[in-house]
Amino acid sequence: MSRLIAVSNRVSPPRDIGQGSVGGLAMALSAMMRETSGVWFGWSGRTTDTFTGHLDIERIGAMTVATVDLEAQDVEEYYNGYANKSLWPLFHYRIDLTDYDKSFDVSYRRVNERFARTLAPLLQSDDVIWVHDYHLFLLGRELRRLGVTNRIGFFLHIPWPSRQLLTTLPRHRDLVDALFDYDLIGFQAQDWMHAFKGYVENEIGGLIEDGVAHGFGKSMQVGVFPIGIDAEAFLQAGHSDAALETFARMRNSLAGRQMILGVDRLDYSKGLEERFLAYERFLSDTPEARERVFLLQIATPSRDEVEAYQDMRASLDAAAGRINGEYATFDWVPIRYVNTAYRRDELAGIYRAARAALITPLRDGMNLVAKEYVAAQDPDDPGVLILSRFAGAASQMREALIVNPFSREQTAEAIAKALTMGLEERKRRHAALLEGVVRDNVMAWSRDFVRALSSVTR
Ligand code: GDG
Repeated sequence: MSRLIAVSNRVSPPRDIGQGSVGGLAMALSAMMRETSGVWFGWSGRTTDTFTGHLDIERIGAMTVATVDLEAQDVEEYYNGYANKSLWPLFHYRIDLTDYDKSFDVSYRRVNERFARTLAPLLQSDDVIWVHDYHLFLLGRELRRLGVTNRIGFFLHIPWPSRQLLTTLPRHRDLVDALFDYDLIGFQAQDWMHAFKGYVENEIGGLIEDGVAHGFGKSMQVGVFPIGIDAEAFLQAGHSDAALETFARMRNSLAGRQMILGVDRLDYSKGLEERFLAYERFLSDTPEARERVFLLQIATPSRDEVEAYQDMRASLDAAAGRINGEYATFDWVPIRYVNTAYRRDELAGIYRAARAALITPLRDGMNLVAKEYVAAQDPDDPGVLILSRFAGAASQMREALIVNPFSREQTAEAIAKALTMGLEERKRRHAALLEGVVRDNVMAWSRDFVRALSSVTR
């Protein structure tokens, strides 16, 4: 069997997982890599004065972790800059927040090229290479330039923007041209693949047909591979001592009230302010629910160096403060807003204690929290998942209450419906959701992608 080489910007060895918030990509890849004897290559998270290309190699179980340090300037311009100030907002349909800067672009190209130069000597002829996410769009092309002829696949964890938005990016054509040097591109959901098709067919006069994209005189396979969670591990975490203790503590603190839960990286794509406002609308429309319900929002800070994140944090603090000021009583606070990260097993206990989960991103490649919430529920008394239609997960999780997060009314109505839903309906919806979460787990996702990539003929 061929060796699998996974490449992502950051590498999070499994021992680091479970301690705090790490983000969806790291969760998924570490689960996947635990099961393979492959190599996981990426940035160490450390900086160096001058790039040396020196590889730090560590064996963890069957897998090998290979990391490289980057220059501080690259971290600023490639990672904070091009990846997180240009591409992330653009690919989440927020061109109002994009920052396009020539120096970001130059550094992005340099880092992709440096990754390729460092990785190439590690490769054996029948290795299958799987590149992850928007930090590394150009890696395939750079590897080809170095003469690498292996199969190389790319998976995009985030949405693909519509053509009208993508064309605001300087040198967008070159970016997409580079993608055509991969053998296979995977998207999280049909919607994102459609958006890609719109670009290929209307912007560059290419064609996507029967799972094959033609453009720039090249061809590659394209497909939809919705990512899942390590459901088994999550179900187990739910029975751990820490989960049971946290669950009991949470239950005690409910004091007979119903808990609505949100868990997110603190990111503007997650729609947190809109969520608070929808919840406020619910409180204002449903006076009888006041003091009988509260919203626990766990939002772990991320990308603190980026101004848009600082701004968002300030406006969220203000919204939570205002709503609490308006509705709180001396022994009830409507929003418990927490910026601490919890351990994974603790999180499982918190999920289980929540009567409803409010997962309302404005745009999200998939959203793993929705799946974790379902996996953590007590099947005999499950909570209700309220899910944004703009999360990739919505196309799979049809038995959730699907809402438009831009509509406060609709979200407020869904909250009311979730909190009054009878046991039979909750169990029916949950059983159907759980079946999908367990079946379409992270291992199935990675197996399907690697199988599709391995069967590409070069
Ligand atoms: C990107 C895409 C796609 C959160 N707080 C804590 C904590 N978390 C964990 C969750 C979950 C992960 O972080 C977040 O994953 P999401 O999928 O919800 O979101 P992104 O980080 O934006 O992930 C997304 C994903 O990639 C995978 O392809 O689904 O659409 O945006 O696992 O549990 N974990 C712990 N403590 C916390 O406080 N331990």
